[in-house]
Amino acid sequence: MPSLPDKVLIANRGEIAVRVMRTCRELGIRSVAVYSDVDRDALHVLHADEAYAIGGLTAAESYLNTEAILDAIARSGAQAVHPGYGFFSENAEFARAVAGAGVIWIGPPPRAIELMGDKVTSRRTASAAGVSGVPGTLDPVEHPEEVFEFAGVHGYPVAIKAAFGGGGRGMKVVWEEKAVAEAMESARREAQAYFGRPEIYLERYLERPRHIEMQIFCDTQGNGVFLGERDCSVQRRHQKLIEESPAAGLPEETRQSMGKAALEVARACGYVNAGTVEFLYQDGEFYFLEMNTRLQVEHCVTELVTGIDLVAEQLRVAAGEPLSFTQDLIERRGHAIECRINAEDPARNFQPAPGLITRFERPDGFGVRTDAGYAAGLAVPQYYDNLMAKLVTWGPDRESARRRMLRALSEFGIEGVPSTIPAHVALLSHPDFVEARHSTRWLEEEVDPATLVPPTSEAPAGTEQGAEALVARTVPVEVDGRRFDVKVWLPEEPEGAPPSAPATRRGRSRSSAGSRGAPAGSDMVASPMQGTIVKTLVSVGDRVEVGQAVVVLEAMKMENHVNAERAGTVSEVRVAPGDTVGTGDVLVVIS
Ligand code: MV4
Repeated sequence: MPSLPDKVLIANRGEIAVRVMRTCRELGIRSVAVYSDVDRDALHVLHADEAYAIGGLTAAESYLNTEAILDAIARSGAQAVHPGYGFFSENAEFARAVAGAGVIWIGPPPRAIELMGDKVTSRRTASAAGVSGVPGTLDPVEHPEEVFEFAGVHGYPVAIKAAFGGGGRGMKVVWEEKAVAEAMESARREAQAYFGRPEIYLERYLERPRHIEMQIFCDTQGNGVFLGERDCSVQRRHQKLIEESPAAGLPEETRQSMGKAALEVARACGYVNAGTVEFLYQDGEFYFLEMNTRLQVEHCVTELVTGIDLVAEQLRVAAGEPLSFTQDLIERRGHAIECRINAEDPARNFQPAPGLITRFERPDGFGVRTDAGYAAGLAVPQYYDNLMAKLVTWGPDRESARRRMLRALSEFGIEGVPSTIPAHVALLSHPDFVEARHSTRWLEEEVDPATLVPPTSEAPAGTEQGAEALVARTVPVEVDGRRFDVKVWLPEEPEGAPPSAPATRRGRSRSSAGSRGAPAGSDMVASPMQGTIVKTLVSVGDRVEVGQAVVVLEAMKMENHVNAERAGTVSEVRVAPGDTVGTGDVLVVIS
């Protein structure tokens, strides 16, 4: 029997690195962390048995620096590498480099990563295995006539997708013949810009699909099992927000055929280890979408309903052991829901909001699991994703898991950065979610964004014109021997937080006053968040209008436009492309 490695390097950060390290410790395996310059005190470093600096700030300089990570593997003597998700997890070249160094890659064979890495070869592979995607073309299309012909057979609407894409970028939907030519051009341009290849292909457009994905696991001996599905339909701009298992209302018969179909796809690409096959599900039918060749963020809901530690199984299978269970030993019990707790502001269009976490109180109790990558006193850096924690609840049925989630969300206390918690409370309380009437378009098209905003984030009307910004604080008072929590609005004072530079504090007051819509509009355009300047859009002497974008700022992989709050003439531009700015820093002055 092959033996488990006794030292594993985790080429990742945040909650997933911590999660992998926990299982390593349970199995008596030493864990090795790598960390960037901003992650010296990060939680994953504290959880590891050893940690190696890889330098750098951005992902490219650090967790995507092949040489630095290979060097840490060599120095630590780790016998295996777990990539987590993101970063190198679906990089066949890195997987080959690891194997080439005589180290175990805890993931699928590089060839399987490649086959499932683009739409063209993955759809072909699935189709050859008898698993169909949404009816469409297997070859790229070039001329509008090909779309007309396709629509003649399948009807409108037609989806035009990037052949080498994935993750939802660059899809165009056409509803009529006269929109075809322009949509094709636009899809081609976006495909080129996002994926470096302009090829596009066609599918019938499904109007109300649910995103349902199947967890599979294969070992090196040819055994394969499916562990049940996850419904990930609650998404925003292709970012999942809530996941659950089982998918509400999915007939058992469909689950079984979906599981078998997923295993056919896995077999066809020579898959080994944990993987996920994504489907669109509509009107009782499911269609292959893509395969994720990694452990996913939402794997925990599957762990809670099956009782199986997927990371432990990954380690065993990577060491060459057979799967520790067979299909008929997998029992799914009850229901699990996961909410992604991101450092984002639901009140500002879910804008990323990195910064210092001043309070981080985790929920607890029966059926509650918190996988966090942060704690109080740690900062969410601007350079990586904004997932602070995953909150997962289990219950004997969907309604119990949902109510338990609302209870756990009410216990979660995060201060210093805004979070998605208030949005989750609203979504889980929404009648459409309660009744499981949601689809992939529900959150963006049917939920009123105003309901997702924290109820206490605004200072009372009329107070924002003062010199100082006010913040809400809850103070306990006793009236006649009964305890009440009273909310009061007090001048902002960084309580318990390390003193920040006066310039930053001034700036922050301005920017928060601005975000609340100071009537006259500020003459200072301040940065709403930490980030890097991509572009300045105005120069000294330019005339600007209210709401005009003056600077493009990148934070956590997203570009944001920073707008002028008043009209006037630009008198100063204080930043240049490449500059790093903090929340509240003045970018442009208008007079
Ligand atoms: C579709 C579709 C409807 N019909 N394809 C978006 C992400 C990408 N991986 C596939 N996507 C979709 N493809 C056809 N033929 C609707 C979506 C879609 C979607 C899919 C899964 C999860 C969320 C989504 C949100 C919007 C659109």
